[in-house]
Amino acid sequence: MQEKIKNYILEVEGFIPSTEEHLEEFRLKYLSKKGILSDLFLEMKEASPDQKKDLGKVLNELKTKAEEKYSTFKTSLENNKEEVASDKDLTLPSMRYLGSRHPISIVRSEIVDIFSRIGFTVSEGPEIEDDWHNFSALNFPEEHPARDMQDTFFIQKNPDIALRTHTSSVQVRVMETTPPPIRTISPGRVFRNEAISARAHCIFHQVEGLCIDEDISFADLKQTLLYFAREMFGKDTKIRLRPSYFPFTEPSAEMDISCTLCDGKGCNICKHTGWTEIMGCGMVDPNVLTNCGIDAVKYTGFAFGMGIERITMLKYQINDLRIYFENDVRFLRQFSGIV
Ligand code: 2NM
Repeated sequence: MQEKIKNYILEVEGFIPSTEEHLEEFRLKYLSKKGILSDLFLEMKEASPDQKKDLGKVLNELKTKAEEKYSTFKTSLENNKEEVASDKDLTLPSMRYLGSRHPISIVRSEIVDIFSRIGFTVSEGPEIEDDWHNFSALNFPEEHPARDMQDTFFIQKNPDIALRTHTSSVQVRVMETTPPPIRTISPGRVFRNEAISARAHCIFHQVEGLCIDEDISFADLKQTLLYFAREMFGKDTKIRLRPSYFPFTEPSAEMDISCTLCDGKGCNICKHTGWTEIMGCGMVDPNVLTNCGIDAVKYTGFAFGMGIERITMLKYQINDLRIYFENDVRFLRQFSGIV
């Protein structure tokens, strides 16, 4: 009998009811007049006085445990029922956690908006590209280091298929399919096989721009980019162009803006030069136009490319690129309400 009672104790201890009906079954089984406890107390009467003492102890333990179990779950199941039946509308949206747009997406929209005001359309294209659209059409020589395994993510070791390393590949597609005049920008994700640090990431975002027509000159490039800099960073922003080199443009330049943080007086952001680089640009190399089926005698064009992460860093004084990809809500919530 002692053994039997101990097994019941184990059963009671492990019991977890899922519904009120389930709990009622438990009450009938153990605690009702015809239940196990009543039976056991009757049975105990027939035991010898010696046995009675021991049996009484375990039997009382079983009784207390069963009663406690019953009353605990009785209250908790009733409370749950109240909640479900209450007049709270659980389908209403939460007021406490309004989402926010990611800063990269905010700045991308702003760039698109600025260029659309002067007639630029938006072009998109695939993130997985072939060698022609990512490199060859853009005048990259066969042995250019950017084509190296170390700089580009190839797909399944196929040297012809890779993740695009810039969105110029989209513009090759535009030039191949659209007769000039062309005025378009291509925002998008790009991929480079680089070690991740505060200043570099293997995935980042670019906006590249392209303008092709008869008589497009370097003056058009300068005025367009000055307009952009003033719209993006304020009307007093100045620009400076330094000679540079890209395979797809000739001549090529790097564009700096007067430092937005110190107004050109010198600070950490501009490394005390008063200027900070924001993009590369140049006149589209005639080879590129020819590669894409555009008459390079009749047409000229300018192009430019910028990293959205960099523009966003300057706009919001962010000093580490990695924070864009961490999705830490303490960072993201600072942008709530900005569209
Ligand atoms: C840059 C710098 C200079 C560029 C060139 C082209 C294209 F397709 F027309 F050849 N698109 N973008 C370009 C030019 C990009 O990024 C730093």
